[in-house]
Amino acid sequence: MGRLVLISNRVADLSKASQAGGMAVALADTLRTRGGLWLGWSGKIGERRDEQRSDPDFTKFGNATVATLPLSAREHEAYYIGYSNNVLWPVFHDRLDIAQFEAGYYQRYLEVNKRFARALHPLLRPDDSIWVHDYHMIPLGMELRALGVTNPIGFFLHIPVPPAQTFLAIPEHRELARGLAAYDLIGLQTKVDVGNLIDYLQDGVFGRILQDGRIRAFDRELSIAAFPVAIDVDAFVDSRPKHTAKKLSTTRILGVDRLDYTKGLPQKFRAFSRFLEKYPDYHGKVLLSQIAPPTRETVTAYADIRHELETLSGRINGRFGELDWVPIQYIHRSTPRKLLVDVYRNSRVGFVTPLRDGMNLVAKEYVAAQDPDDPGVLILSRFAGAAEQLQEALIVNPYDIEEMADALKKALDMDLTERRERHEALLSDIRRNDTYAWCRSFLDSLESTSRSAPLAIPTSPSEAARRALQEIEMARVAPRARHQ
Ligand code: GDG
Repeated sequence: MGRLVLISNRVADLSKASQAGGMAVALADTLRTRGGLWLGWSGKIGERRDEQRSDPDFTKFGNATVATLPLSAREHEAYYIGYSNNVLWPVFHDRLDIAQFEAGYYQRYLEVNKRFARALHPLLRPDDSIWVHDYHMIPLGMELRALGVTNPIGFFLHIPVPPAQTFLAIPEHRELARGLAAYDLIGLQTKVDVGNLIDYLQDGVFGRILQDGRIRAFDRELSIAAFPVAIDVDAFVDSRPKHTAKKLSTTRILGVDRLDYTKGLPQKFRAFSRFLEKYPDYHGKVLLSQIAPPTRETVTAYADIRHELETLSGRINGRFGELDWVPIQYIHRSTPRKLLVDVYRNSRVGFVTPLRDGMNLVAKEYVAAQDPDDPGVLILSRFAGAAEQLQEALIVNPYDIEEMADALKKALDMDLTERRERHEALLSDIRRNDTYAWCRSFLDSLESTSRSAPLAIPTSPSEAARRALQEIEMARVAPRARHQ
């Protein structure tokens, strides 16, 4: 078995990966066992001359090496803030209304991907398996193919795939599709995402489904499948004696979300407000604790959502609060991981309401952290990828404030027998499909896909684009020809 080579926008700190509890644990473990390399941005913003750099800085952790490159200020502005976070993130989360399609973003995004490909190319060995992560790096596989790399290359997208009509609105959708077609395997979070991507490849770039289920697009054949991201369950299980867990005088409903407009936070606050309005018996007895650490603060849409939440929480606390009871605890800071596990366990309800989410690990972490003898209840948006899997949660529509208010009542009133039954079913699923299983199944599929199907001869990007345009032209002409 060859080495594993990972590429993502940011790399994990391999000295601490085991504490993170997410996919970094499994990836770091695999890197250590098989040996390998993880390449990404260092997080530093360097000089203009760094745009020429393709010699990474290396840090060794036993068998594994972390390689990083800085970005220049204008690369950071156009590749990271611009194309990744102001175009791909909103559009893939179905928010075309706030996407900023600025000229020049895509070009710089592509150039950063080319530079990372140039940096990786000389470090590769013939039997390496290459695994590229997330929306910042879609063209990376194509750029590696253009440099002559024939190793198996897989891609995993952590965010959702929008419906075909939304994808088609991205001015550079054809270039992105060509980038996707360079991979042997594309891993997505859910079956819905798989369906959306296949629809788009068929409608947008004349992809064809082959008899063996693979897709043919841009002269290449690729597999697309769902690999739901998971957690390291044991990192969230509280092994301490139960009496040490602090008891609260009020019952806690908990939200933990990066402060992002996709997470449905205003809807969550409004639902809680409606719950208090509808069920006054709960006044003074329940508390919504919302942990919402800041991210991407330089993007305008994030400043807007922050302002909206501050206003909403102030208004709700002003309306319902008493001298000895404040209904919403809104914490705009990151909470240490250890404390987070405690808070998960001490909350009667996990309230997860994204409008769109690739998976949502918080939902899984909340379930894993519960006391199996007296577990809390998970309320989960149907638009989180996790809802495809966690059917025993109370599934809600985050746009339906009334339904969410009633789900809060149902969760708070649920008897112990039903809470235990639901929790047991959820936990056994989360245990069976943990982060190690996720990592193994993706790599097994990548390696078997590329063994069973010899790689198509790489097509140069410009040649593939020329053919796609030709096909599009032919398709435009064809319907008219039929009517003549
Ligand atoms: C993307 C996709 C997909 C949050 N606040 C604190 C904190 N967290 C940790 C949670 C959890 C992680 O951050 C958030 O993960 P999510 O999955 O919920 O959401 P995204 O950050 O949007 O992640 C998502 C994921 O990628 C993986 O593929 O599931 O759909 O959007 O682990 O615990 N951790 C600490 N303090 C906090 O205040 N320590």
